[in-house]
Amino acid sequence: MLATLTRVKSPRWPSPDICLGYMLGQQVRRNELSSFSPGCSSVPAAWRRRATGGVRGVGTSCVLCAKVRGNTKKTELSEKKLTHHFVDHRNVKLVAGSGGKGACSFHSEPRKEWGGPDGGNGGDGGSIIIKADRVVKSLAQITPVYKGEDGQSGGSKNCYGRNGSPKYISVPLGTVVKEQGKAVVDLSEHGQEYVAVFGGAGGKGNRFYLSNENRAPMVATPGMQGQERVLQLELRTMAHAGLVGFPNAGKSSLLRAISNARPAVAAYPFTTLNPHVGIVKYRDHEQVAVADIPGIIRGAHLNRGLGISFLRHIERCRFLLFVLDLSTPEPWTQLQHLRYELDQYESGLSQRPQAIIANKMDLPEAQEKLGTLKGLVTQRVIPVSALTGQNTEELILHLRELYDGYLQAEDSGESKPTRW
Ligand SMILES: Nc1nc2c(ncn2[C@@H]2O[C@H](COP(=O)(O)OP(=O)(O)OP(=O)(O)O)[C@@H](O)[C@H]2O)c(=O)[nH]1
Ligand SMILES: [Mg+2]
Repeated sequence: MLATLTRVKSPRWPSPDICLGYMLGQQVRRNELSSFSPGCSSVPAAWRRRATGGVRGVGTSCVLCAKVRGNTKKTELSEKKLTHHFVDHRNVKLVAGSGGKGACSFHSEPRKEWGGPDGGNGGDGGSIIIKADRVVKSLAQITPVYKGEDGQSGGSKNCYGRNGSPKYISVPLGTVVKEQGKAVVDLSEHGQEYVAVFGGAGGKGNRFYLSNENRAPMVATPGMQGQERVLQLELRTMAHAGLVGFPNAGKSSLLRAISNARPAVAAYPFTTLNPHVGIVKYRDHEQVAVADIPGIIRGAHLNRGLGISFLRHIERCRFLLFVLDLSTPEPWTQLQHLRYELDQYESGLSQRPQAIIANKMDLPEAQEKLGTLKGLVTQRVIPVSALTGQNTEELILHLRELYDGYLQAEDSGESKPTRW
């Protein structure tokens, strides 16, 4: 026990042999650096000059090396990192502020010794308000617990306690607030607010209880507890158009080709793990939001693949762009499967205004399949190549037609209003 205490209390100096080793290490490193021969071609002259200048020169070598390698381009975020940034559901516990307690005091001053009760009321606790904000893009910044500000206690001389100020939680447009699985509110308008929990009322000071019957009340009440709730915040990506397709169909490549979004693209399935929204801008400054929804496979409605969580995002798109991979043997079967999955999730979901996009038209076998596909479907088929950018103009123009149709429907009150 004593030995342990001594060990804990003793100052943490490195042992002499560690010190010596460290010093030797420094020495060896210095020697190594100074031993660079001037004729060593793999090390640039500028780097060598700095390095031989001592340890200080080594500190700047990373920057120098990066410059030598010509690695000045900013690397793109990987899907893993993008996943970290995009969060589409969160459970939060909200506890509103409690009310401050009322004061119990009596006024007294020279020549007015029995001045009567003067205890002020406590302030009300702060509420917590969930507010839709178009600047916020994901629920990543939402913390698990929020506590409202408590009201201050009342004081003597009839001083009332200050009310706790309300706390705002900013969420993206299209956030659905749920409690025990049931939707409570859908925050789809910028600035829309929902008072999730109310702060507790402040307690009463003894002045409040002054009456003709009781000239010297000794009662003061404590503040009430703030409301407490556990809520689920769920983000349904709100985009005008949704790119729906099997994994590897080229949805992310297409979104990169037509918008400013930069989702990851790779030749393996399920590259995209979260929806990405890109904005297609038109000359008249109109903007259409297009969402790249992660790949859907057969049985997605039974939670296979990435499951139903992404069918939820499709539900919120006004029109659909079915992306078919024309490098597969029978691309039209993909369309049937996609429609089936959407309808299994919500009946009539596959009947939204739509277009079929035949992707990978740059491949030689695609032309023949395009003819067969056109013969099998009644909807408009737009052949494109996301890789080469071939015919993406037709897609962008058709997107605008779909968007205008949606706006007309919204004006005539046919569809549910949705704003981006
Ligand atoms: N030849 C050719 N290849 C394409 C085209 N579009 C996409 N690809 C390739 O197809 C592969 C998959 O592309 P992605 O854009 O990642 O496909 P995705 O549909 O987003 O895939 P998931 O994210 O897994 O659902 C990549 O290797 C792309 O380079 C195209 O028009 N032509
Ligand atoms: Mg993708």
